[in-house]
Amino acid sequence: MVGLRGIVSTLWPRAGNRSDIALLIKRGGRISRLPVQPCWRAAYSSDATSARQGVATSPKEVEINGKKYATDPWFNVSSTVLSLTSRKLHLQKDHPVAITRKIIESVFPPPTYKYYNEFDPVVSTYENFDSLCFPPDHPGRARSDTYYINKDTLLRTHTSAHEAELFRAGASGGYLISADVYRRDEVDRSHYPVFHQMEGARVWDRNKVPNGDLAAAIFQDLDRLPKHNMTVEDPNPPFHPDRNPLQVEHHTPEEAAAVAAHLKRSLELMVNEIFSRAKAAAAFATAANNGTSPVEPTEPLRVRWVEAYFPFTSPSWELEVFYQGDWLEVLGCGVSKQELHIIAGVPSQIGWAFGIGLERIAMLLFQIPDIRLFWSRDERFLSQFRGVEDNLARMRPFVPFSKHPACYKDVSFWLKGTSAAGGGGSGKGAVDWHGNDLMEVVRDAAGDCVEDVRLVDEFVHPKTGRRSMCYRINYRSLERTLTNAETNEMHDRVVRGLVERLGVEIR
Ligand code: FA5
Ligand code: MG
Repeated sequence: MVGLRGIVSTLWPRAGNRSDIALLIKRGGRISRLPVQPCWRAAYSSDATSARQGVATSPKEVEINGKKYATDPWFNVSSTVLSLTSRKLHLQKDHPVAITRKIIESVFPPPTYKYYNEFDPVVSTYENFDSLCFPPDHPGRARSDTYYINKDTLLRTHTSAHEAELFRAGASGGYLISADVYRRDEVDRSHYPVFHQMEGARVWDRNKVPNGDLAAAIFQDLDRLPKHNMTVEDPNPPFHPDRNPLQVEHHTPEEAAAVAAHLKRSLELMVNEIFSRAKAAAAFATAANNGTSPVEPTEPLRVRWVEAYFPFTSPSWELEVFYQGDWLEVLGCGVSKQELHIIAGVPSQIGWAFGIGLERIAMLLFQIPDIRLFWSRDERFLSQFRGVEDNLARMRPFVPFSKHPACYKDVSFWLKGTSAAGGGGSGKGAVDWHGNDLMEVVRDAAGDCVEDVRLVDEFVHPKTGRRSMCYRINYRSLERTLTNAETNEMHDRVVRGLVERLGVEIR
């Protein structure tokens, strides 16, 4: 069912998105040396009594971007993640995330679109969830998925957290917000607990269009947008009563169809811009390697619209791009729920909104193979993008440094708990197990030295009912070869963290 798929995988994608990892692997490269630095940072000192959800000892208050916040038992942000709240990669000149932001902004020009790039990452649960019609039991609200400062305050999980505020302000016909967002998530080459999103929205006011004919006004705006020559697959109707409903009490079918058409063309133009630039950069690089002049591939870009679900849009879609042999989800979007405009005090407005992952786009744009690289301060990474923001013609695919060896280590353990489910159940003494808690312990103990973590085995003991799990951790630095001694040391820290913070029993 679309609704359920949407709730669990659209807003909080997990293993289902692993298919795109394969697309992001890049080969070749050169070798050079770096000063040896540990790639982990210590978390708050670990304390078995306060250890819940993989969180080490809570400080009484935390400071984020100069403001102090009181914590409570909901607090679950590691110092590693806290330290990233000041980085703001989307604002760093010539950083690939910032370059990607600029390219997208160029497709949504002022004065229609106003840009907001400095919103603080600390928001209320109201802003992040309630203002967007998230049901009280939505999985995204769980402490296993979201970083809470306290019960009512969190690190935003998406840029949509600012939608209501901007609808209320009504400062322009449209806006773009770029910002860092935070999700407790698995460890692999395409997931990092902090990434960047861009939110976009466009509104029309039914009281301000000629003759009150909203659909006609929107179609006129659509006519003014450029055309493109991409192949677009859009097999579904603009709305469907069960799968992707029209907001019947608020919009006529013509109005919703007009908003959807404007939304889709706008986003197709954006994707076209991005991928045309990616192809041009790749053509330049190939030509430079071969000593020939660049030839742009003639094959048109293929994209497709897929029905989706978000609590705050209806109908909703995701846009997928056919890239290197596979379909890759790049954004979510839809016709904004009218409740948002009503709550924001602008009930006569109607419009669309979208949210896109900037790293995911930057990885494709620059062929960056691992999401950890975005946080690198290594000159071999940063220098490759210098001068590009002011002159996009200088864009070239990223050339990886050498691929350092992987070192796999397994950790097997029994979950804490006495219930029949052996730790996974609800019986007395059982613990709520969530893989994201283990991921957090690994990140705190070994930081960016871990490339990925996978569950390789799981079983329930037939007699005792205890649950056993085995995870395989791949230690591999992007910047240098790890020694056996330091890998062992990191793995020991992981094991200790699992015992002390999650109460597991090592097998
Ligand atoms: C959202 O976050 C919605 N707020 C998007 C939206 C906005 C829908 C406005 C409708 C209207 P989702 O969780 O699917 O949706 O994330 C949106 C995009 O962020 C994804 O398409 C993907 O490009 C990117 N993204 C999501 N999770 C990750 C991740 N863990 N790592 C990198 N990029 C991610
Ligand atoms: Mg999604």
